[in-house]
Parts: sequence; C-alpha cells; structure tokens
Amino acid sequence: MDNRSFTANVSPGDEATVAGWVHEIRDLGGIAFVILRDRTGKIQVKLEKDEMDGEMVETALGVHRESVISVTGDVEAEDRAPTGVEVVPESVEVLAEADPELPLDPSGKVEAELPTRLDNRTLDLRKEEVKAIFEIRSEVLRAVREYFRSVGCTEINTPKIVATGTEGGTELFPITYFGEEAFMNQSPQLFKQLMVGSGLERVFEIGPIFRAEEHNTPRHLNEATMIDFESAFVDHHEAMDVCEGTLRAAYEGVIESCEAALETLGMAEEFSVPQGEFPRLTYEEALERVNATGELDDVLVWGDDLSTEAEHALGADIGGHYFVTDWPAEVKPFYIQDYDDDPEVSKGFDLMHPRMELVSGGQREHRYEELVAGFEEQGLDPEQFDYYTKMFRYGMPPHAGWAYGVERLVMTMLDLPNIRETVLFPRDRQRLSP
Ligand code: AMO
Repeated sequence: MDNRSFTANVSPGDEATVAGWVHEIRDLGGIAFVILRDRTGKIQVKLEKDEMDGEMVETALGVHRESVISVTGDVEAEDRAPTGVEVVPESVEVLAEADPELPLDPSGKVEAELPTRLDNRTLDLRKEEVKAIFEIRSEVLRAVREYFRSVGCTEINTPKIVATGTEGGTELFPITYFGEEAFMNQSPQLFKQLMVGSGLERVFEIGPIFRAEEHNTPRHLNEATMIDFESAFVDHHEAMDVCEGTLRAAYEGVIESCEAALETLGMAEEFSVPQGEFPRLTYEEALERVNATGELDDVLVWGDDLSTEAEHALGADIGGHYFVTDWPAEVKPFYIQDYDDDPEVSKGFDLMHPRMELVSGGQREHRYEELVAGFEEQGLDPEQFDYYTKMFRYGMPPHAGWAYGVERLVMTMLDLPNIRETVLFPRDRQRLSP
C-alpha cells in the first residue's frame, strides 16, 4: 500500500488512495456516505447511486461497520462534509470484512464496561479517547528517555528472571527455572545499584516489574512498567532533583507533542506542567500536617505508614506534588541508608501526587558492613544476596536513586479513575489474557 495517503493529509485536487475502517454508513437514498477512519482521522466518501458504477456502490454499502476498505478517487472540497473534504471514489476494495455483530461499539455510541473493553482491547483502541491515552503514554516515555540522556544517564536492561526478591518476600511470583526455584523480578533495584559501581555510574531503565500483590485496587497491577534511575556520587536530595526534572520533562513533552490527544480527552485547556519546587516534607512534618487537618479518625504516630486516607488528606492540604523524606528506617528496605547520627531515621523518600504515591527512592547504603547488618535486621539472609553484597567490597561509590510506576504517572497526569486505563493488556487478579 505504498500509494496510501492518510485521511488527514489529503486536500482538494488530489487523486488519492485512502485506507482504513468503515466508521459509519449513512444511506440517504440517492446518495450515501461512508465515513472512513484511519489513525490520522476520518474522511467522507460520497456514493451517488445513479451516477457511479453500481457494483462499486454495492461493495461500499454492502460492508459491515469496522470492515477495512481501500478507496481511490478524487478529493474534493465539500463544506457539508465533517472535515470539509470528501472522496469521490473510482474504486472501492474490501481488504477485510468485519462481522455484523461486534463485542463493543468502537464509535463509542454504545458504552461498554471496562472488562468488556479489556477483553476486546483491539476494538477498544479504535476509539479516539482510548488511543489518545496510549499516544500520551508513548510520549511520556520518549520525553523521559530524552531527559535522562540530557543528564548523562545510560539506558540499561536488567534480568526479569531472578533468584531473589528485593521488595518483600510475599509479593514474588515464583517460576521454575530448569528445575530450580526462581522468581519474576519485582524491581531492577539490586542490578541498577550494581551498575553505579561499574564504569557506567549513572543509569536508567524502563521495563516490566512483577508483583504478586493481593490488592485488587484501581491503582495496583500485577505487572507494571517502572522507570528506574540510579546514580553514583549523588545524595537523596540530588536524586529528588532528577526525579522532579523527569516529571516536568514528561508533562512538557505531552504539551509539546500531544495537543490533539489532549484535545480528544477534553484536557487541552487545563493541562499544565506542575510549577515551582515540590515541597519536601520530612515524614515527621507530614504526620503533623496530616494530623492537623482533622480529617483522620486516628491520630498518626511515628512508625505508622501513611494510609490511603492520610495520603488523600495530605494531598488535598498541599494541593500538588510533594516529597516525603526521612522515613522511619523500619518501614524502608535494607538498601536504604539511615542517618549515622539518628539510625531510626532513613534517607528514603517518596514522591506523592495528591491522589497517590508515584515514586520511592533514597540514598543507598554503600558501606559493606552496614549493608550486611541491614540485611540481618530485616531478617534476610545476606548469603543469598552474595552476588550483590560482594561488589560492595570492591569500590562502591555513594549513590542514590528512585523508581516511578509509569502507569501511575500517566493515570495521575490524565486524571484517570483506574490504572488499567493506562495499560494495553493489564495483569490483575482476574486477568491473565488477553
Ligand atoms: P516501590 O516498591 O515503591 O519501590 O515501587 C516504585 C513505584 O512503582 C509503582 N508501583 C506500582 N504500580 C502499580 N502497581 C503496582 N503493584 C506497583 N508497585 C509499585 C509505584 C511506586 O511508587 N526499588 C524501589 C525503588 C527505588 O528505591 O529505586 C521500588 O521498587 O508508583
């Protein structure tokens, strides 16, 4: 189909071949219209029954909606056509017939429930507003990659089949690896840290992570995509600077490149890059502030995690993105460094959107003895992590990093009600196919 033109690119005076899906057929008697849709938009094809080849008219009007056709003809100006132009066909070819009954209506006139949409994602993605989400997701990833390069990172890819977990043992998916027990990776954490001790120093990865979470919530998935960053010779505050930069780059990219998609989602007016430096509250300050809102049933005390309710109360109070820093050491993983002068407090941080957590990160423990002691404190066997800890004896620089969940970034950016809207084929408790 070398000679195919996109519907958005043809103009009056052209002779063109357009190809796509039959969006709608309007038969008005002597005259009929086929609305043809491709990835750039829609175009009207005019069929004058008495003046055109009967067989061609029959072919065009005989197909069911959502069939794939190719139309060759002259493009003419027509004020009454939805896009101001129409094709007057010389030939119409049916490339793929669609069944008369479809499991969902891609024109969106009949709404479908989320499970039906996800079961038939191919058809669902023919809807402009669904496609727009994935165009934006694609741009977010492009902009983030470019930003990482601009701050001197190398993109890496680390194993997804691993021997040990890092983020808590209960959330692992076990698999059999040539007769041995192995797991799907929960996070590139240990591998990215090993890379800061390599000649690469400053790295990022965008890849899948797997978590056997029991939660079936609008913001948890069992397979997600993570944006991971790790850099030698930075502390947690510098890592937060890069984190903030990444978020802004993502929003800026979307503003620059996704005007039409934002328009389709009805967000073109309100969408803006989060401004100003994000407040950095210590965990203690966050507790005080959330308790002061009076929104919680129970007063939070040192050591409590921020519940969803607390996150919402704090988010509403602050009204934008913010960091929570200096978490209690006991709620953060073994690889996070604690303050030497206050070992109850860690250098871990989270980046929060008013609706939910987007990022976790921190300054890492790079000193061998302290790292091994941290394993033991968390009831983990350092022997099992020998491949990791060993490298801390051969020159591991101070380092820090973090990870975003891509889906939560897109979900909060577009104010979507459910994280599944941001994944082509979500994996959750109920869903393993498609
Ligand atoms: P954490 O476990 O907090 O940290 O994950 C980082 C971010 O990933 C996203 N995320 C998820 N999104 C959807 N469904 C899930 N089940 C899910 N789990 C996590 C969230 C979360 O903030 N290794 C550390 C990061 C680091 O310190 O560099 C880690 O994995 O947006």
